[in-house]
Amino acid sequence: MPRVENKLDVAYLAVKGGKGGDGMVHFRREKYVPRGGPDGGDGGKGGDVYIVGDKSLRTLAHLMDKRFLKAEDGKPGGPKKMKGASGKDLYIKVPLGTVVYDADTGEKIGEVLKHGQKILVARGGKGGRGNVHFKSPTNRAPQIAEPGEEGEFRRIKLELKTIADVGIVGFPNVGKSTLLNTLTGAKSKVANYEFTTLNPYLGVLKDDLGLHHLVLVDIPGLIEGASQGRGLGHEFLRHIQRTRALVFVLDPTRGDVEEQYYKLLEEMEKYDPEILNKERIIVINKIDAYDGDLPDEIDDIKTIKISALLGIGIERLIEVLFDLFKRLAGRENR
Ligand SMILES: Nc1nc2c(ncn2[C@@H]2O[C@H](COP(=O)(O)OP(=O)(O)OP(=O)(O)O)[C@@H](O)[C@H]2O)c(=O)[nH]1
Ligand SMILES: [Mg+2]
Repeated sequence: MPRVENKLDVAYLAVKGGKGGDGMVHFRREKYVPRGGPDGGDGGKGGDVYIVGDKSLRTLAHLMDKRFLKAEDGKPGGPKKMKGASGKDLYIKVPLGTVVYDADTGEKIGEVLKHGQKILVARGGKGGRGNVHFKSPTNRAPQIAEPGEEGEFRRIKLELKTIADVGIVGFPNVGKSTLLNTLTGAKSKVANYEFTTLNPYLGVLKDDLGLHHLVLVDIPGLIEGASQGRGLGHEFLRHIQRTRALVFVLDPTRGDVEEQYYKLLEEMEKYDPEILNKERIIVINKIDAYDGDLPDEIDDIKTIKISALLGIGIERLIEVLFDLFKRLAGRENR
C-alpha cells in the first residue's frame, strides 16, 4: 500500500542560512595622516537554520502555510576593523518524533526525539574579509574586500512518524484487544475485566495477496475524564494522536452505543481537537451477545456490526479498512 500521508504529518520547506556580511573597504582617517592604511572590518556570519524538538507540539500543522524560511543575514564589517554582527539563527519547532529528510536526495538528516534537540539543516554563510587583510608590500591601499558567502539552501521534508495506521479505540472491556487479535493474529491479552490492556499493542493486517498491509494498534480503554488525565488518559490519548485513522469499538451490552461514541469523541476533542480530523470507522461489537436493535448509522457513518470473538463481520471490516486507506492514498497522490 502506498504510504498514506496525512496532511498534518508531512511538511515540505525550503530553508536558507543567512548570507554572510560583506567585508568593508575602508582606510584609517586620522588628523594629519592623509593616507591611512586599510582598516575595513570583516562581515558577520549569517545565521544557521535548525530544526528543534518541542514537546508541546503534536503536528506539523503550523508549518503547512510556510514555504521558505531563512535565517538572518550577517551585518557588514565596519571601519576600524570592526566585525559585523552575526545574523540570528533560526529555530523551526517540530513535535517529537519528527524525521527530517533532504527533500531532493531523500537522505535522512536526522530524527528529533527530545525536547530542545537541535538539528542543523542549513548553515549560514561566512562573513567576507575586510580590506585590512589584503594589505601587502606591493599594495598598501587595497580597494578590495570579500563579499559575504551565501547561506546554504536546502529543501527539506519533515515527517511525523506515526506508530500505526489505525488506532482501535473504545471504553474498557468492549473487545478492542479481541478485535486486534482476530484481524491480525496478534496476541494482545484478552480478559473479562477493565484495563486488561495497559500498553499499546501492535498488529499487522495484510490483504489477501499480502501486497498491502496496515499497522493497527490496540489502545488501552478510555474512560470519561480521560482528557483530564483520568485512568492514564493522557498517555493513551497521545497514542491516538500518532495514528492516521480510528476504529471506534462500541459495546451494546454496556449501554447505548451512540452515547458511547459521542462520549469518546468528547474526550478526544477536549484533549486535542485535531484528533477529530482523523478518518473514523465505527464498529459495533459483541452482536452475538446482544438481541436489541442497533443503529445502521451513527454521525453519518455506516456502522459495521461484528463479533470479534466469533469472527462475524470481520471480512466486511477488513474491506472497509483497505478501501479507506486506498482512498486516502489516492487523495494524497493527486
Ligand atoms: N460475546 C462476546 N464477547 C466478546 C467479544 N469480543 C470480546 N469479548 C469479550 O469481552 C471481554 C473483553 O475483551 P478484551 O478484548 O480484553 O477487551 P478490551 O476492550 O481490550 O479491554 P481493555 O483492554 O480492558 O480495555 C473478554 O471477555 C472477551 O472475550 C464478542 O464479539 N462477543
Ligand atoms: Mg484490551
